[in-house]
Amino acid sequence: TEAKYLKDYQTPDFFIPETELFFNLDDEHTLVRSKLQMKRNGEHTRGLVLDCQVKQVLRVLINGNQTDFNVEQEQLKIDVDLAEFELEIEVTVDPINNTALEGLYKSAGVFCTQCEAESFRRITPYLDRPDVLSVFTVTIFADAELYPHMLSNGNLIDSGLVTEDDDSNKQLRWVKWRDPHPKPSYLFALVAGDFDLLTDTFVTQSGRTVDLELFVDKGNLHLGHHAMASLVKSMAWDEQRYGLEYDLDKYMVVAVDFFNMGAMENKGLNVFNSKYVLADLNTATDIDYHGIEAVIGHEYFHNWTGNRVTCRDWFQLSLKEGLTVFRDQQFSADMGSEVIERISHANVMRTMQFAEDSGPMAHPIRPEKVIEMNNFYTVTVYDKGAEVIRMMHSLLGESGFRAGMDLYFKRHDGNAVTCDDFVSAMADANNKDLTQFQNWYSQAGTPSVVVSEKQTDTALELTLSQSLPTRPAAEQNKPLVIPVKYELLANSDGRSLERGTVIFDKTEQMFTFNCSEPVTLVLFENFSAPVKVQRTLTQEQLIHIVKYASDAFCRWDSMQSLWLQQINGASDTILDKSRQGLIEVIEYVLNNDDIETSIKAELLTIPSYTSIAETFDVINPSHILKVKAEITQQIIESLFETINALVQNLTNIEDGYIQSSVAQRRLKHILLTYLSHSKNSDVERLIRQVYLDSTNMTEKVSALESARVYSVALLDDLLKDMDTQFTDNVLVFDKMTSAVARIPHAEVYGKMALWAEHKLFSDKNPNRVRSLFGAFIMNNPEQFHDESGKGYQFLADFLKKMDKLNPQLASRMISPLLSWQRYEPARKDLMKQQLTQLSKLELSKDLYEKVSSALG
Ligand code: B3K
Ligand code: ZN
Repeated sequence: TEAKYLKDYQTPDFFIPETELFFNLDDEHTLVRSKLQMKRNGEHTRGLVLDCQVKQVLRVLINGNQTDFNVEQEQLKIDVDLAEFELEIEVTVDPINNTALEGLYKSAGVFCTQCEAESFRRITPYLDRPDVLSVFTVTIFADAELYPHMLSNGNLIDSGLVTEDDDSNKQLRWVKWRDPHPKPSYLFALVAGDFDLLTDTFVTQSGRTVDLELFVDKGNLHLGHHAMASLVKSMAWDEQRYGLEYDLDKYMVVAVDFFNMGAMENKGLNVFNSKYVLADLNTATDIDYHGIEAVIGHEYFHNWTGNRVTCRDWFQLSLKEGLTVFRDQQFSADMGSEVIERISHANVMRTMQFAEDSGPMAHPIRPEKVIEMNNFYTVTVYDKGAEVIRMMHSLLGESGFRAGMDLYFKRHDGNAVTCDDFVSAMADANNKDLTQFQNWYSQAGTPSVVVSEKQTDTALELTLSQSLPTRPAAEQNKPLVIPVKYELLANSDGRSLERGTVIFDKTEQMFTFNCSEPVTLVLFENFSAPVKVQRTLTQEQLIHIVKYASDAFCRWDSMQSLWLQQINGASDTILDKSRQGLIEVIEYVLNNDDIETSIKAELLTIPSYTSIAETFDVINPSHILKVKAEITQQIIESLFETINALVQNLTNIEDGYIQSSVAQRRLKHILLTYLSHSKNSDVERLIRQVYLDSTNMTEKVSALESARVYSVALLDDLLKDMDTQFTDNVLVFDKMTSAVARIPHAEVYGKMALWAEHKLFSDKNPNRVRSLFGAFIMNNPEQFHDESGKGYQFLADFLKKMDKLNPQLASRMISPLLSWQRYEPARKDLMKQQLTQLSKLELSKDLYEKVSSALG
């Protein structure tokens, strides 16, 4: 378990211009033969060392002659001094017992692959690194009846039938694929199975027709239309916004049930978690519809940002991920609402990313040290990475950013490059010096910005100072370039006096705004930088912003701050009156018909436990949950009638994934959440009615959520009905189990155990596991953080088992324990005990890296 360092990067010893692969698919003994055209890189005399994690290496040939080889420590070593040669390797792999779902695996009757980051080496020995690009030709042999569809990247160039030469006389079919675009091994894919096929076409801007093919489980064809429509939209959007056209004649998407992540952008052959493909009104929520569009877009956009221009090494992961997340965020904003997207991404940053950035696994968006690469597909690399790209966009403007993108492709198309190359393209295209900006790539931690302001008769003087959490003594923090979008609002009537952006790039800096009347300053419009803002605003100022700010993001943000003010200051005694202030502004929002429905829903959203916890230096879950419940109770006591009446108005919302209906269902859900905290028995009737009357999954899930808060008996009732109505639908099953897992009482343990016995549950399926246990760990603070420590024990026991089956999945689920040092002493101790227990076990590299860094 040794770490690798960015500073140790070296170019590869060999290149592989051509790769030919032959697969004989078999459950336990798939035979993989490779034929590689090898070319020495430079004048050196070193032998060949390939990454190798296959079950068994059968033989190795150089230019047709069998040769000696040596396999140790996951490396295949071959003595060879030729400058160019043909290398053939025969190995076997065991797809059916591959529960890690990395490399080639078989699940639910389907063979498929997942190679990113470093799992191609589980299929065949190779120079498994992203800076070795090769043209792949792939031949697959398999039982013709069981696997009518056999797919790989690129174009189908040949196929045929053969009869097995054993006694079985079985008919084998073979197909041959060739991908003309040189690509690194992580973008290789193979799929074989029996599917229904949904097809469409897309005509590109230059007039080429691309065949679009979506492969889903038999019987699921009707669930593929939204994904297909999203693909067409993505292709059109990338042409319009970036002038980027698709480059093969065929684009295939396969939906599989067993998948560790959301999806994978393999060249021309995306493999998707079925959760991000399958949808219809009866079984998918608005959130599912949104997620499908976003992930289909994300993987499609990778074709240019990731595939055509790829990463030199895995430390550069944010080069493709930060940029592609930024692009998918732009796409979602263009398809729906910019501000709603912004609120949801700010939430991801402030909860998950800020937590990661303050914990033991904190890393810059371009990490410098890695033990297990899969541990770095993080909210930092992805989402903070996207925020960094967004800041560049703010600094350069839309056309400057586009010029930078154009230059980036012009310079680097077909190459494996670094984050520095990207920033240089942006800088050069705009004649701008981005040297200081690059500190965002090398410094971990969430910057904290302290705001102080002073108003004179003629001006507002704003002083900002920035700091990063302490880093190892040797590394000095350098100031970051922070774009601050702002607005000045007149105090008298809320009029907008000035809007703009200031660039804050010193440790401390003063900005002066001329104004001759008292003003309220709105800062960080549209979440213009991923920072923590330390600023004291009065309740009055916050309410002023809620009412008058031009930027809806800041209006939402101020509503959240009004809540936080109550919770953070809860030990004060003067608060009763100010709590009335919060209730009044909620009432103002409820009754204000000028506020757009989707925004209204956001303004009324109760801050999540996690987002509240993240604002405390020392987290005491009981305290947070208690105060939050108390406030919610007071709100519902004061405003029950108003809220109830508004819910009654939101009946007969038109079904369908249309923005106006989505907004109405969202608002209804938020209002129901408030009501569910009341003990009023009308609420039970209302929840049942919403459940029964709804003809879409969004409202059904909303009813489940409210039932969960209102009473477990009611939840049980609704679940029973759902279980019979949606038998055998695993994606609906996941929604049910994740409601169960968040029951805020101790009976949750018994219930989880029961649902884990359900015939649809399997601990080998990541979606099933995440929906049940993941929801408990991440979203049941009442029980997970119970002061007995039972929740922590539960997680540790779970990880112990899961690490043996699927290390990547286990590793992702340990996150809440990693922040143990942030908690009050008793919980801190309980969490540490569990980490210590885990550290004594033989762990996967994935978990080992996290546990050992947590215990530091
Ligand atoms: N690039 C893949 C993620 C691969 C995960 C490897 N453990 C999906 C994506 O970001 O598009
Ligand atoms: Zn991605």
